[in-house]
Amino acid sequence: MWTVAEVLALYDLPFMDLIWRAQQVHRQHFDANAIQRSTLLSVKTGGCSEDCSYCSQSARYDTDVERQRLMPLEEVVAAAQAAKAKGASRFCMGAAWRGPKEGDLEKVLEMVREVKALGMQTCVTLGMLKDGQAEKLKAAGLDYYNHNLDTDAEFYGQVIKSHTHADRLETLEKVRAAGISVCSGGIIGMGESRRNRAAMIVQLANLPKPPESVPINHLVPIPGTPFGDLPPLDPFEFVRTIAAARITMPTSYVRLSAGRQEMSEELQALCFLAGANSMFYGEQLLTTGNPDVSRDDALFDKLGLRPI
Ligand code: SAM
Ligand code: DTB
Ligand code: SF4
Repeated sequence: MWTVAEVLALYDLPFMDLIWRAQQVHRQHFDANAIQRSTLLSVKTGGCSEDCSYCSQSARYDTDVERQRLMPLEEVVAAAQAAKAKGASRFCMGAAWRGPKEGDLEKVLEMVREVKALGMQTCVTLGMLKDGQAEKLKAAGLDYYNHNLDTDAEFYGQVIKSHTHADRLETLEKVRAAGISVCSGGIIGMGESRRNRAAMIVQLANLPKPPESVPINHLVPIPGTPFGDLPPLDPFEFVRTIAAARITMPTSYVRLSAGRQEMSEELQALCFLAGANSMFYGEQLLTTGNPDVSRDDALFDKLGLRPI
């Protein structure tokens, strides 16, 4: 069990010492030159009832996002096929819901079955689950469920009021109990303190079993949302957060997630050095951009990285 004081002590290390520790832990459990790649697809976009202050898809804020109903199955399968051809090992389907209604879930189950049949790992992120829904997803062949803690329990109320941190934990428990691998992480750069960042890492690491996959997102400021013009975070603080996640969750995949498009190649390399070994691959995240596949491939070549 990690304490906030212990994780704060990691953050307080001289940068070089922190990176060295993260590399040592990383190399005990992983090939340091191999990166897992997931491709995202927003299968239902915008019009969400929730009030997450960072999100382009909340119905409560006036953003540029166009609402789209649940995508037809064939379009989803075609996107998954294209992602596989480009070299992604996992396909993640996201829906802007508080949680899935039964009829919608049935359609998502169909998507999971078909994507799984392509030989890809499957992941969905659909919001909060009700009893029985996780079991249905498991039976359809779902490998991972993404549901982020997003931030420290204490800071949560300053970001989201329409549901609670405890609600998020409850869904994570349901996913675990159904035997689905957990993907859970958070967002950095929402005005939280270093202590909040350390506490979020502790809340993830101290789960009964740590998430298999830990996405660390850098806030992408979205005009029209309450967090649309927050000042940028010191990039080293983001790298320190990656290192803290690596050291506290040694066997988890730590994903360098949203915000990569705004990062230099050098900063991305520092994130990999700090123990990130997963990323989103493909020109689009959910509603915002991600680096071009050709640029990512070139970066892999330059750094001698291999996809997993
Ligand atoms: N509605 C579902 C939910 O909230 O779990 C699934 C989709 S939601 C968009 C998935 C995750 O994307 C959020 O938990 C958040 O961590 C991340 N995210 C959304 N907007 C973001 C932004 N502007 N910058 C960084 N991360 C963001
Ligand atoms: C996660 O942690 N990050 C992804 C995925 N899980 C679903 C989403 C990032 C979204 C970034 C903002 C957007 O594109 O709308
Ligand atoms: Fe809805 Fe998820 Fe966006 Fe929150 S993060 S507003 S729940 S889509």
